[in-house]
Amino acid sequence: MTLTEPSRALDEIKIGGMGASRKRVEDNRFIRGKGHYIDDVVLPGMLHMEILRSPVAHARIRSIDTSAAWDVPGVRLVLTGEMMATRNLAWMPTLSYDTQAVLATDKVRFQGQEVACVIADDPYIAKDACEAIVVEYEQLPVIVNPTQALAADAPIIRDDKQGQHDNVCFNWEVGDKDGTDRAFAEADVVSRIRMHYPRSHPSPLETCGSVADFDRATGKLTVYMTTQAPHIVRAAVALIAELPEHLIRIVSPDLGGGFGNKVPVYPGYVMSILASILTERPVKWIEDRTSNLISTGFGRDVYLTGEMALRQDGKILGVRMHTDSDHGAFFGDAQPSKFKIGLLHSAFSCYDIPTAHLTARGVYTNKAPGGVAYRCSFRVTEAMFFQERMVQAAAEDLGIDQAEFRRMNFVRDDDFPHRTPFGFLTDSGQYAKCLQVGLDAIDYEGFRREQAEAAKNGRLLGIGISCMTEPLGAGNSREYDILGIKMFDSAELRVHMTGKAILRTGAKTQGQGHETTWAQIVAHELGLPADDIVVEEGDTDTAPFGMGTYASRSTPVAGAAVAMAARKVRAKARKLAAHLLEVSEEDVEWELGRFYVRSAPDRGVTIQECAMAAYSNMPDGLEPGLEANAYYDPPNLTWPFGCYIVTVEVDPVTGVWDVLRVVAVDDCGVRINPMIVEGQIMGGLTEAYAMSSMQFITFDAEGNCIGSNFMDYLLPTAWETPGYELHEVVTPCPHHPIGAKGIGECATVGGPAAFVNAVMDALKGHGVRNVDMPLLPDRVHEALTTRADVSGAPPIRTDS
Ligand code: MCN
Ligand code: CUN
Repeated sequence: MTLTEPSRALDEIKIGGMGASRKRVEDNRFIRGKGHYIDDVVLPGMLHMEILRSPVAHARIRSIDTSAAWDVPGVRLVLTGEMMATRNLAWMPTLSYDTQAVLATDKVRFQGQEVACVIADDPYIAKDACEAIVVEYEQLPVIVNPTQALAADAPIIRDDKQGQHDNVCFNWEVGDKDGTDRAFAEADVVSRIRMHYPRSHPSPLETCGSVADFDRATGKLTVYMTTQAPHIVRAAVALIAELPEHLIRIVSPDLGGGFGNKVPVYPGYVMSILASILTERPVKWIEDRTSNLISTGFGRDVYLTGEMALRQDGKILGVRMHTDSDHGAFFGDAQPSKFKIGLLHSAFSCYDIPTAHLTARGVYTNKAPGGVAYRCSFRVTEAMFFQERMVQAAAEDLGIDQAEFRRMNFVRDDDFPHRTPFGFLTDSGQYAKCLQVGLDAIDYEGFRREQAEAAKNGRLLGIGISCMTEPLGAGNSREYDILGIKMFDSAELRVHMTGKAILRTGAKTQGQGHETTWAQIVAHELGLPADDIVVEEGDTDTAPFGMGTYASRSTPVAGAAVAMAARKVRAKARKLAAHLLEVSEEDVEWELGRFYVRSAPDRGVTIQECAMAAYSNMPDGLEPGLEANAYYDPPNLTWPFGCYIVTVEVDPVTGVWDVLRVVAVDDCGVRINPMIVEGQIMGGLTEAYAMSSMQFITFDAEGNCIGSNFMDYLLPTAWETPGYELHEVVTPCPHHPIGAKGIGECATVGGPAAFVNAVMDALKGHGVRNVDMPLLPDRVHEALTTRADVSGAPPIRTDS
């Protein structure tokens, strides 16, 4: 084609391709109340399961008397740990190579632990029958934090484990200890900080549940369940319960949010499966809100201490970090790495720091297990929070402006690939540019002037910055696996004869919009209108194998597989085009939506015409049909970058703080759907604001969970949520087929430190270095009046 001729390529935005802010197709059913969630699954003859949970946090079980429960009319089955044990199902392995009780046999180890369950004709009968079960508990001393867990006379929580003589569940380290020691010996200034990242909970709108349906006649087990990773569950059921894999079907229907809560395998799933096998009836289990909050996967609960070695001129020489993490009664972290503390050592990846050393110690406590999973990419939230609080403290100690201090220590744009101080390899970024876009947007200098002016009138204004890069997209298969299953993903694209298509992947959307965005990738690669492509996920009988959706890995891994599958289809369509155009394949050119003859651009065929030919007019020797699948094993993680800047005003009398502005600059590489990306960022920022201001789950001295309902566990509503100003920078991912990086968790990971740094900036000069999250007004007020740090997880203080 000569340059003067107009292109006949389709307008990508018009067909809903990449870059189009296409409306979410799934919202058609969600907004109409036509979603199909787990509780919508109703099968003929279905029974209902209720779980009896422990009211106490630590106790030996003397006896369980279920006779009265069996007598309740309508009760079909009562299960106890003892009965599970006869089938070797009283305990199950966790994703972190520990064990977890399905139903308690010897002891209960946290409030809310599963003790027995009842299967009955309806859920109310099952609940009543649970109350008729009599359990005799012999109470034991309770441990609710690492300080108590590590005390010399602490009772051993995991006395079920051979060789376990304390409450330490792991010790782990990474980095260069000697090199870091040397850096500290050479430092002009050493800056220190100590923090608690409180326990929080994903609390998706829909709680967890399952409907298990075992058919004795066919031997087939179908389980509808709230899981973010259906294929992993199928593998777990096949390997652990030793059921034949081809007769297991896991279906994850519409999920009312996941946020990590639906990654772990919960006892309720296991019990509903066993109950269906025993009763030969479908069995439904649905959690209520309190059960969800007190017993399912939480996030964080990490005590972070660290220090930074600094040169007077502002250069960071080295970092030391130590964490004590509280894992609850069972080490159930849902994360796919061999690193005990997830990807915590992704800290400081965006800064050019020669050396660092991290030690991590995990402890058992009498709290719910299943940690890590809350919009976090495996403890990256804690890593970035620590990093950005440390950076702000260091800048202050040196008397250097916090923006300038970051800028001077950033990894430069021309310094990629870059080996981070803990050994990751980052591949791209424009960190200083992102920061500058943010500073300009918020008018940093202007705000500093305003702040100084306000201070004259006793008003406390503050500005906080948080910059972070997040390792997203596990795996590559060399470094990441879940119980030995390597991390990669796949997609399968089938183009029908009329040019309409179905795409399936091994990921599982929970609200992120995959049904919309995957079709956009296909539209980008093939020129089929996105509206002509239906996307399906979550049914292991039809979806190709995949490791599920968490760690914002879907776009980096499954999304890449979608592009690769589409490219295979395009390669085959090219052969069909050559046949239709009666030229050799080498003479065929592609532009969006059509192939044409290089020497005669007017002579072309559309992708739809190729699809029809695949079924009606294929050349001799070419396999009919137009479909392909692709497995994608990413060469590296993707490394999106975010810069979040927040301004606040703190009321010096009450400690109440108001958010004035929030500016977010995100670089997630090429954006498939800008509107969806912005939605992800806004949702992420709201969770960041929640964690910094109001949201935490804590425990009293007896181990009672405080945060078991939405009166105690606070979620921000539209009323509290501040407005957000979003900006973008695009640095394409060098190894991803469409240049995209993950975005789903970035703002939750990077956001909290921006809010906290802003409040701390407002409190500058008041003798306070740190107030632990959440920054409730009374804690801020306490800091202001005592001129001292406020730390730990109230009401049990760990800092004294
Ligand atoms: N996207 C895009 N362009 C990019 C990157 C992403 O258009 N460069 C789009 C994707 O195609 C997808 C969405 O943004 O539609 C999020 O993509 P991605 O970053 O790949 O994250 P995942 O799809 O893997 O989602 C997981 C992530 C995680 S781990 C948590 S936790 C979380 C989050 O998503 N849970 C959520 N966001 C959530 N949003 C909703 N509504 N519900 C949840 O449960
Ligand atoms: Cu860490 S919560 Mo998301 O990875 O499902």
